[in-house]
Amino acid sequence: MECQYLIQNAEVTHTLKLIQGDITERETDAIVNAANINLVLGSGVAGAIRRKGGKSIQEECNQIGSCEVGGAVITTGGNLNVKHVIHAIGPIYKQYPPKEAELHLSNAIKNSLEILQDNKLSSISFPAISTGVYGFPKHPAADIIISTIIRFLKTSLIQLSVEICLFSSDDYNIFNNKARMILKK
Ligand code: AR6
Repeated sequence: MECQYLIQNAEVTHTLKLIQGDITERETDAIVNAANINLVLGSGVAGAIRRKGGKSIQEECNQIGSCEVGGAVITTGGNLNVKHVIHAIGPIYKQYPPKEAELHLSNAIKNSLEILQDNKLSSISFPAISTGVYGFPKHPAADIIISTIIRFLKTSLIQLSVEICLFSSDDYNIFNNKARMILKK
């Protein structure tokens, strides 16, 4: 399942694609890991990246050390199909008042996109950061993740292709309905 939207500004037309699948199979310039502040690849997306990407990604993370909530860092993609993994730190939902958790999630997305551009890369695939182990409810997470990406694309003058890769068909439907609603406004 997949669906593509065009996001335009005065200079360029970006694409936003929603797709159901395993993010470690994507072939964008970078995929995003749903990481933790210690940059230790645990379960979920991080576990899949560790298994398919090999040891080098964790070793690079160890060199970097740590990252704050809402931040992001970049490593190579090890044995994955991608050249780079951007490790974005979403919030543990229960640790913050809802508005603060939302801001951290939004910052994690925005900082990942900034790192993408700083590294002269143009395509990226995001998972639904924080909605697994970190317990962020799916509907508000979909709203924040999609709105943040669209806001970024509206001001970016370099053409970007952004994907959101959802693991389950239920998540795909939640995100796709939200994208349709936001872009209709
Ligand atoms: N491809 C795409 N999406 C996936 C995949 C996959 N292979 N695997 C899981 N998801 P999570 P978080 C979905 O738990 O909530 C780890 O231990 C999953 O269904 O990976 O940010 C890290 O090391 C969910 O919707 O990330 C951190 O400590 C979404 O990806 C912590 O968990 C995010 O689930 C991060 O927790």
